[in-house]
Order: sequence, then C-alpha cells, then structure tokens
Amino acid sequence: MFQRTTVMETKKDIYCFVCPSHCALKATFDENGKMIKVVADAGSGQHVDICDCRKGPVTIPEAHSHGKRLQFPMKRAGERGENKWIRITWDEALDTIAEKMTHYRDTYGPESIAMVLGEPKSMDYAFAQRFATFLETPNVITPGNYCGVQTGHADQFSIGTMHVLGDTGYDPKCIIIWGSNPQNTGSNFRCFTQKDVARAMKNGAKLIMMEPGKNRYCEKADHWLRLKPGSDGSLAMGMAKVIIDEDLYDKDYVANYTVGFEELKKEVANFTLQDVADETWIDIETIRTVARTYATSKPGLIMWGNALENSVAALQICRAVSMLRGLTGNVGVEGGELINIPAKFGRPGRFYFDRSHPRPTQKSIGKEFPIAMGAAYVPTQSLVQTILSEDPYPVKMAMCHVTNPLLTYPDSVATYEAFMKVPFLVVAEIFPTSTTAIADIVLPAALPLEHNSIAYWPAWLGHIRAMPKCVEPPGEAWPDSRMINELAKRMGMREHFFEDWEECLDVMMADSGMTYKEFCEPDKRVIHPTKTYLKDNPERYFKTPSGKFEFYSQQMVQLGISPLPTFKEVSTQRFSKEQWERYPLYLTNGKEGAYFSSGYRHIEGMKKYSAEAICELNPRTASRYGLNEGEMIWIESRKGRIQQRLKISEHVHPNVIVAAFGWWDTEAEHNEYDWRRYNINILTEGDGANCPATGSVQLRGVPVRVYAEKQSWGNERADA
Ligand SMILES: Nc1nc2c(c(=O)[nH]1)N[C@H]1C(S)=C(S)[C@@H](COP(=O)(O)OP(=O)(O)OC[C@H]3O[C@@H](n4cnc5c(=O)[nH]c(N)nc54)[C@H](O)[C@@H]3O)O[C@H]1N2
Ligand SMILES: Nc1nc2c(c(=O)[nH]1)N[C@H]1C(S)=C(S)[C@@H](COP(=O)(O)OP(=O)(O)OC[C@H]3O[C@@H](n4cnc5c(=O)[nH]c(N)nc54)[C@H](O)[C@@H]3O)O[C@H]1N2
Ligand code: SF4
Ligand SMILES: [Mo]
Repeated sequence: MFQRTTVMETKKDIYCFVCPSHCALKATFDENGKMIKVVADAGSGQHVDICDCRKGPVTIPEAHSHGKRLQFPMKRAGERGENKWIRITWDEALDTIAEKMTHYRDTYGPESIAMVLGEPKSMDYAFAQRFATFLETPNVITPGNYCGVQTGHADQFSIGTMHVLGDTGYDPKCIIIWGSNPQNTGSNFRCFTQKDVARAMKNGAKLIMMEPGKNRYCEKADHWLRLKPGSDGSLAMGMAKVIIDEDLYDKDYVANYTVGFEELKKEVANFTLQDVADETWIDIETIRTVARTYATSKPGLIMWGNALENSVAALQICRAVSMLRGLTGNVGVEGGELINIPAKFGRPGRFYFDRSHPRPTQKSIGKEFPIAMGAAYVPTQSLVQTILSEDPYPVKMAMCHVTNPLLTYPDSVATYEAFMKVPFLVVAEIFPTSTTAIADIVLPAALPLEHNSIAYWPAWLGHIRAMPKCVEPPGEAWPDSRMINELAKRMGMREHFFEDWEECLDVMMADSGMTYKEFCEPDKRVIHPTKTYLKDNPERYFKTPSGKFEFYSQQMVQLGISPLPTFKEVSTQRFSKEQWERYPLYLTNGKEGAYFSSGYRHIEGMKKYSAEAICELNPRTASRYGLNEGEMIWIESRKGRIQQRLKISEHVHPNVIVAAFGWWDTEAEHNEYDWRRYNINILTEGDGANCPATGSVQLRGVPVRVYAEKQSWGNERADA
C-alpha cells in the first residue's frame, strides 16, 4: 500500500541580499522550515533585474544550509594562519575582545583600533560606524576608496546630491553603458534595468558601449569603444570638446541651468582630439561620432559603473563623464537622469554619527584624502601602509565585518603582511576565508533572512526594504549588529546602544510613520524615493551652492581639489615608462557573474557557471607569447605573479588582458586557501600615487606581462 504524504510547503516573498540590486524573489520552504527553492518574483511589480546566471536564486537557499557555514565562535589554537581552532562560547569571545580592546584603547588610544568593513548587508555597517563613533576611533576602513564614492561625489559636486537615478519607465534615445556590466552585476549606478534598456532599444534608442572587454550588450551596440583601460576621463573630455567645438551643446540649458561653462570651454581648448586618440586608443572619427550621437539623440542616459572608480584620477574621471550630462541638458528631463528625494526613513548618517562625539579626523589614517574624511572611510591601502610603517602610530587591533581584505585590497602580499602584524585580529564571517584563517578570533555571522533586518544600501538609491527573518541561522551564528551591540555594552557604551539590538529597526523606520513590524506587512515591504524633474523647480532644482549644474565647483576648491576636470589630470599616468616597457599589457577586470566579489565561493550551484579563474587575451597576443587556449598561464607585475586559465577572445584589445577578480580556493589543502595563487590583487599596487581626493587606487590598467611556464607556482616578487 502506498501512503501518500502531503508535503507542507510554504512560500514567502523575499528580497535578494546577494547584490545591492535587491531583486524581488519568492522562496519556498519545506515543512521543517528549510528554504528549498528561490525564484524571481516577476509578478511582484517590484524591482526584478535578475543577473544572467541567477546568482541570487541559486546562492540564497544553498548559503543558508551549506555545510561549511561558520556556526560557533572560535579562538585560534595554533599559530596565526595555521587555521586551527577551538570552539568557545559567545561570552568568552566577547569578553576576550572587550578585554583586549579596553587594553589597547587605554594604552595606545582608541585610534589603535580599526573597524574594517565591507559593503553593508544589513545593519552591520551602521552598527560598526556607530561603534567607532562612541569608541572615538576615526579608523573605519571601507571599500569607499574604490566603490560608490567617486561616482557619488561627482554627482554631489555637479548636481548637488548623490541621489541621481535613471528615469526608469521612460525611454531615452541614447544609452551609454560606461564601465558597467549590468548583466552580471545588476549594478549600473543609475539603476536603469536590463528590461528598461531592452525596451528603449526596441523603441529605437542608440546604444554606446565604453568597454575594453566584452559583455552581452557589446554586440548589440551601435558603437563599441574598446578604450584603453583607465582612459575614460580622457575620452569624456574628448567628447566634451567635440560637443562644445561643434556647437552641439544645449544652449538654453547651459545658459539657464549651469555654471562654469566658460571655464570648461577654455579647458577643452588645451588639448587636441589627437591627444585624446593617443590616450584612449580610439580614433578621432569615432570620438566625434559618439559625441555627436549622444549630444543629438535626446534624452540620453549614461549608465556608469565601477570601472570609472578605480584609478589614480577616479574622482576627476567621474566628474569628466558627468560634464557630458550637463552639456547636453540631460539632467532633470524625462528619459534622462533625475534627482530623487530619498524615502522617509531614519537617515543612516544620524545612526552613524553623534554631535557630541565628532570623528577625530585629525588623528585618522588617510587624513590626506579630503573626500574620504568627509565620507567617513579610511582608504584600504592607507590602513595597510600604516600598519606596516607604524607611522603615525601602531594599529593594535582590527575587527573585520563583511570583508575579505586578503583577496580584495590592492597588493595582497602587503595586505597579508599587515594583517598578520596586527596583534589582535577579529573576523566576523559566514564562511571560512583566507582572512578568517589568519584571525585570532572568528565570529559566525547570520545572513540576512536569518535575522530581522532592513536593506537601506546602496545609499544613493534612497530606498529601504524589509528583510524579516524567515530561516534559522546555523548553529550559534549571530547577526553582526548583535555582536557589535553586545560588545558595546561590555565596552561601557550601553547608553549609546540598545538593550536588544533589534530596537534599531524601529529607529531606522522612525520617519516613515511605520514600525518595523508594520513595514514587514505583505502590502508594504519597500519604500521608494520620489523622482523630481527640472520643470517642477527650475529655480533651485540642483542642490549645489549655486542651485545649478556646476561644471566648475567652488566647493571642490575649498577642499583643495581641482574645481573642473582637466585633461592633464584625467590622463595622469600612475605607472612609469620603464614599468610599461617591462610589463607591456594593460591588466583590467570586471566583476565575476557567478559570485559577489570574493564571496560565496563555496556555492556549488554557481560552480557550474564559473569553476575557475579565467583570463582573456586577443589571439594575436596569445600567439606572440606562445600561449594556447585552455592552458594555465602566468600573469606577472612588479608586485608578483599569479596563474589563471587562458581563454582566447577576438574582442579583447591586443594590448589588454582581462583577468578574473576575487579567486581563492575553498577546497585547498593550503591553510589559507591559496590566496596567492589566482588572486588578481597580488598584481595591483596600493603604495605610491592614488586619487588625491578619494584615495582610489589604479585597478584598471595595471602593467603586467604574461608567459607560459611549466613550473610549480610560487609568489616570488618579480623584481626580487
Ligand atoms: N555578479 C556580481 N555582481 C556584483 C559584484 C560581483 O563581484 N559580482 N560586485 C558588486 C560590486 S562591489 C560593485 S562595485 C558592482 C560593480 O559592477 P559594475 O559597475 O558593473 O563594474 P565591474 O563589473 O567592475 O566592471 C564593469 C565593466 O567594466 C569593464 N572595464 C574594465 N576596465 C575598464 C575601463 O578601464 N574602462 C571602462 N569603461 N570599462 C572597463 C569590465 O570589462 C566590465 O565589463 O557590482 C556589484 N555586483
Ligand atoms: N583588483 C580588483 N580589486 C577590487 C575590485 C576590482 O574590481 N578589482 N573591486 C573592489 C570593490 S568595488 C569592492 S566593493 C571590494 C569588495 O571587497 P570586500 O569588501 O572585501 O568584499 P567581499 O569580497 O564581497 O567579501 C565580503 C565577505 O563577507 C562575507 N559575508 C557575506 N555576508 C556576510 C554577513 O552578513 N556578515 C559577515 N560578517 N560576513 C558576510 C562573505 O563571505 C565575504 O567573504 O573589492 C575591491 N577590490
Ligand atoms: S541581480 Fe542577481 S544577485 Fe543581484 S539582487 Fe538580483 S538576483 Fe540577486
Ligand atoms: Mo564595489
């Protein structure tokens, strides 16, 4: 006799937490509450811009029940980096951390303690910033030196706010995708979705790609510019020159709604289109054509991305691109780029900072970078250099949340040496990583959906989403916010924190008129910003001091930064001629489709999309160096060398290598999971010149050479 069992499945509406796009998804749970399936919630009417390899739906259920998740607090049993551990209780972990922290604070000052953060997943970042505020350490390290800040501040100076988004729902006539790969990352910083692009193109929009590698959009594009990595600012200045010289700018808009046009006009007289062509590898006629297309196909939208943010002139490069929007009158108009008024919820800044405890920035690491200080982050390489040099003081303790510096900071060898040198290292993580392997204490973190939380990030979206708990965390994993709240109590900061950390959720909802519980109701769950148009407020649409779009920014003068991007500055060379002679290829990368930066590498469901680090070379380049498709090759810079598997790709410029980012080996025998072997940041540099405003480092356009060599891997410094 068959016995029919009824499987009691339940479904819940959730948001993806894997990347900041936060797509609406539907999750199915079995009768034990285990999440068994996740699919896109296409009928939700909400933001659903699923990445091509569906990493949210695949990653989320597997991540919750993965056997390798960290489950218990642990303290080091062997030497640092031996990766031997003893399980301890939360009380022992937090008491030990508090004791060390008190000792270092009282002996060396609070600045000897660094909070080392990645992009927020829930309230982790907010709690860590608040903790630093009341501990009175200025040293909060974030990926701000290469993520979100450069584009955000270009908007801030040009338009007066970083809340600028594409006019979703209207069709622009021209779209430029500039240094972004939305099919993988869901994250062009204008939040114009893949569906929006497809619809606009169907309705006749022209597509221009600024892309030295290739993605799905390139072959559909009207123009695909394979520019020299890192030369985007020169290209933008060249386009501005064409638009001004050929009188293609929007005269009425420029006259009524902008300041500094005359200064910009003077600047574009300082260089020729031949200079631009030499700098970018794009011929003059193509520069003219794309400038004319963008200026005459209106409205136009520039979907810019992270590739613009990673260089020695990153802020000015982003400013140069933003000039094009002002010249063509594309800000504030239907189908263009709009100022958004953030939804009403507790401003994150109010949570991070407190008037009675101003950040002691004069003591901060990286205080020479004015934007970093204003935006409350220390550039990652500044932390590394300070630890190594102990100048101006030693760093005694670091607490890492949601970050894996050994893989993601420039110059991984220096980063490793620095983190090994910090006397007491605490790492909160969901999985074992190369960085947990060298810690003194490892704390197991609960993922979003394993605790009540809200997603308020990225800041420029100005919206907030409910992420209520719907699965149990593994073992004794805690939300990062709870860890920090409990540590704050032990550090005598109870009055500035909460009895129960979850009280913060109502604090964040305060201005919305809803409690957190109400916000989680099925008919709520998200509050959006409101888009605004220039025609609604022509006198003071722009939030700049002048109330206009500012080509020339007096605010930048006050910060000691050039008020207007100059060709000279945006074409600054980070590397010497001698370096290029020895290492003639331009190394760059995009983010991996299947993973999020160096994270979620344990997810088996994604390994079928992407099982190893792949680098791409043009067939001519491969044959010049005697390299064959499918073999492991060496990529070497003056900092070191790595191995990646070669894919030969016709579309890559012969002078460029596009390599993979974030690779380490979760299954390696090696105690520290082989962070040296495939890791692109073995090749990059943190010391030397960086973006003087934001501390951004050159990650796009790094001099390397390649060769095949049948020998076991090593990581000798190439110059040593
Ligand atoms: N799947 C996935 N999604 C992610 C991430 C991830 O790692 N994986 N990371 C998240 C993070 S932290 C961020 S910041 C965003 C970033 O997401 P995006 O803004 O899309 O940026 P990237 O993927 O870094 O690079 C985008 C494109 O720029 C091209 N590129 C490389 N060098 C240059 C250059 O010099 N100039 C120009 N014009 N283009 C260049 C690359 O080939 C790539 O196609 O994505 C987020 N989402
Ligand atoms: N060469 C090169 N270097 C780069 C880039 C590049 O394109 N090229 N991109 C840069 C950019 S834009 C960025 S943003 C950085 C990103 O670099 P990082 O800030 O180091 O971020 P991830 O690599 O995503 O590491 C995040 C870690 O947090 C863990 N994690 C996930 N959820 C949680 C949680 O809820 N709690 C805790 N405690 N841990 C969690 C993940 O397992 C993962 O190991 O890298 C930068 N470095
Ligand atoms: S784009 Fe992919 S990873 Fe990002 S939120 Fe959407 S499903 Fe998740
Ligand atoms: Mo990023």
